Amino acid sequence: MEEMLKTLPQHTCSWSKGKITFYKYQDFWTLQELVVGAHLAQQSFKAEPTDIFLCTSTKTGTTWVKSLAFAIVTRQKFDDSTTPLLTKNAHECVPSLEYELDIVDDNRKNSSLPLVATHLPYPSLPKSVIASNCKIVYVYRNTKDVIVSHYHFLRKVFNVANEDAPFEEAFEEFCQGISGYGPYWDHIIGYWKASLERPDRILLLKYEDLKKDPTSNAKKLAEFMGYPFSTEEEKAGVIEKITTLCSFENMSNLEVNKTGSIRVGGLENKHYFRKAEDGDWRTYFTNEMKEKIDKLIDEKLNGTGLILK
Ligand code: PAP
Repeated sequence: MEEMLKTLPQHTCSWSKGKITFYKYQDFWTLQELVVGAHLAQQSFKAEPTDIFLCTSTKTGTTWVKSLAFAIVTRQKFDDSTTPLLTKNAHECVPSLEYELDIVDDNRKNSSLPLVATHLPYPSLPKSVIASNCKIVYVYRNTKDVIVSHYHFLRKVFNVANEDAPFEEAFEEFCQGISGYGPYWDHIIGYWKASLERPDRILLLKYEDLKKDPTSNAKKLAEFMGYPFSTEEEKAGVIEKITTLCSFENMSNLEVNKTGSIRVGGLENKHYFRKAEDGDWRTYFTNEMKEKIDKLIDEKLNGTGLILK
């Protein structure tokens, strides 16, 4: 691995005071330990047809979709007063392929939970994920809010003070494609194209749609995963109970998410909850930045048929 890492292009983020270095592995940028995790997963992970993959780039709704999918899939076992989501962060409930391969494998053996999460781009998924025809849920979000969320998350995790980390520089790097699992547009385009080829196996959900209408999107998610809500459940308000349980307001106020940390790297759970606002970018972007990113996204998505807000 060490030899392989040495051959990869590297980029130390100027705005991070030298604390964050991304490596370019295959066609995406990520942190060193995640290159190792991706490589191991690609070499050894054997997907099963019953696996359901929750795929996201970073800061696009991973924590949220993990919570929703977990609550939906386990609702016969737990209700909204007994669910592990009350005492464990969603990242503990649904393991991530490239961080926690051992836990993904243990889950397979010891529990019937079919959920596996990953940030890997579609072309970099372990071959068996495609070969096994697993279902894939992909959540994406408007680029501008992702840029802001990504900046604050990395800043907090790597302990870079706000005043020491010029947002403009982070913005420019993001536009160059250098971000966690970036280029962000390539990540979306990969899953978008795959969803056109295999619409029965790949469901795309937008973060903003989930925010606007959590109930119908949770219903769509449940149906797609093969765990549809019955008419009785709908009448009894089970969908709303799940969306309320998984809402930002509820999740971010749970003790575990205010004070706990996840098993991987001891990252504090609170970093996964910031504002969850649609349009927070307006606080950070100048007109020039807005125009630049809009133009860039138009160029990158041109001809794909995909429209990003
Ligand atoms: P990850 O990729 O590192 O796991 P991810 O969960 O995708 O992070 O993104 C975190 C964003 O989702 C944060 O957005 P913000 O920075 O704009 O605030 C976080 O606040 C938001 N988020 C976390 N949980 C929820 C939730 N339950 N509902 C809506 N948004 C959420």
